Amino acid sequence: MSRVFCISAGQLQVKKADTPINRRHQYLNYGLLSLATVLHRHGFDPVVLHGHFDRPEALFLEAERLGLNDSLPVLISLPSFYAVEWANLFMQQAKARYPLIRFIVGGRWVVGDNPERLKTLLLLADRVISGLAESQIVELLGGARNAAGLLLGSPAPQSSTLDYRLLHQRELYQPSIEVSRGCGMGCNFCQERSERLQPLKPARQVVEELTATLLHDNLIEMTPYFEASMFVPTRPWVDDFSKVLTETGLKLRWRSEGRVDNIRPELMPHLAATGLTILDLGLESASPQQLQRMQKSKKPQGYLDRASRLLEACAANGIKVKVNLLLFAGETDDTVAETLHWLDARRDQFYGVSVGPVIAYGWPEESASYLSELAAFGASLSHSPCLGVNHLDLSPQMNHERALAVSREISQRYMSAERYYRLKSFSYFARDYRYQNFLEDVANTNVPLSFDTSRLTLPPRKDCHSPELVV
Ligand code: B12
Ligand code: SF4
Repeated sequence: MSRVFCISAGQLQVKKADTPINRRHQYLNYGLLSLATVLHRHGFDPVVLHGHFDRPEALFLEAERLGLNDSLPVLISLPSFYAVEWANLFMQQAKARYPLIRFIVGGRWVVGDNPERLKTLLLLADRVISGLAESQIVELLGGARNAAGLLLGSPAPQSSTLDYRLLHQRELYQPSIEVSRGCGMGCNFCQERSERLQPLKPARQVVEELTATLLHDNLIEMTPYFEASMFVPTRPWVDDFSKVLTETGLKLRWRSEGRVDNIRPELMPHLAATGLTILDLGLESASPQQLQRMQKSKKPQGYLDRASRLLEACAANGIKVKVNLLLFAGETDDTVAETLHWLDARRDQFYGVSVGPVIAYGWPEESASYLSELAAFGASLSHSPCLGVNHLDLSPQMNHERALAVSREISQRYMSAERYYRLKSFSYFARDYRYQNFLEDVANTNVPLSFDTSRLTLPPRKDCHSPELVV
């Protein structure tokens, strides 16, 4: 069989603070796994490897150990702009060892509408492909194969099934199941703006994928993330899901992300009964003015009332909510205080928070036009850590550094270290990263952390004189 290396490019820098804990994130590039699954169905032998925060040379050695050579193009996926530099280094190393090797690069959040331009930055890339790619990936590799030779198959639909057997060290990943694609809300900076929202995948198919995916082993329990740009569960779908789960006897705890205006509070008891355990809720702010500035809602009071009802329903049904907050252009101490006031009043109804300042992603013209929109609220460019990533001073009162400090304070206010660990370990930490390992990392971290450590009993710190480091 023809082995295809599918490499999810890693990052040389960590997005938030560079701590040992942030480096334990094991983000799964399920878009790339979806492409690998299509290739496998067409007779290829794909393997998906992730760069994470490892050096490109380390992943290159691992790929060589697994049989990397120059017989078929290597697929490089760019999950974000932070990954471009890493991808360049990886390709340089592979090319130095295998001069005939070819690379096909994709990842719609970076390529956007600029494949030619990206190619000038990734000089070793033979092709740069934009958009979703299930329907073209087989052809890009020269057509489907079987033992007898070339055989072109029909293109795959632009929806995904994920075959976790193709993922290198798959036992370490918390799995994602894609339950729908598309959104179509038209936000002009987003690749999903005109991808029509697809109906939720049939419940039976979701359960079949879950059954094939979930491992029952000695590592931390597998708790899948139901991925969708716009998760809009309906009562018939939830009923169906519940029925198929009962039929198959599958028990699970799962997580998803929802928007205040798309998830109906009355569905919560039914979703909880199917195992929904954590809901990431994109609240963004509780300041009416900030909600209007980010065009989250024209009627902020109605929006906040709906959010209140949803939080109550989740709490009543034992669903842990992680509230996502965005410090946005025009943010001041007063607007932050409005958000804190609202959250304080509902402190018992959510489990944790995730907070950060808005970042303008995109190619220079795209981010320039977004930045000029945000300038109207008093924001300006602070600096760019790499191509496509622009940090902002949110207002004359809140520069970037202060926005980071305020984000940390808000996280510490509402989230204990243990809750932070439970949330991360449910979906993003490697499945062998246990609470004790986390406590050790906390003890050995010098930079401020985005959770409350005041009630922790920490293991002794390893300093440079500690015997085990000398050995
Ligand atoms: C789900 C999600 C995640 C998940 C899963 C990540 C993933 N890589 O799939 C998690 C939580 C892990 C995540 C993490 C991060 N994310 Co994220 N994420 C998203 C989200 C919501 C959807 C992504 C998506 O569309 N997946 C679905 C699949 C179908 O699409 P896909 O991955 O694009 O893959 C298809 C195509 O791109 C293409 N393709 C992909 N690779 C290749 C390779 C080849 C060779 C070819 C031909 C084609 C191809 O084919 C695939 C199948 O059709 C988006 C956007 C949003 N709506 O807000 C942000 C988004 C992509 N994430 C973003 C960021 C910044 C991050 C982080 C860097 C944040 C962090 N905390 O450090 C990390 C990076 C992690 C990493 N290294 O992968 C930014 C990217 C900004 C940018 N343009 O750089 C986005 C746009 C959100 C935002 N605006 O802030 N993310
Ligand atoms: S609502 Fe989110 S996913 Fe949909 S188009 Fe807007 S930014 Fe993209």
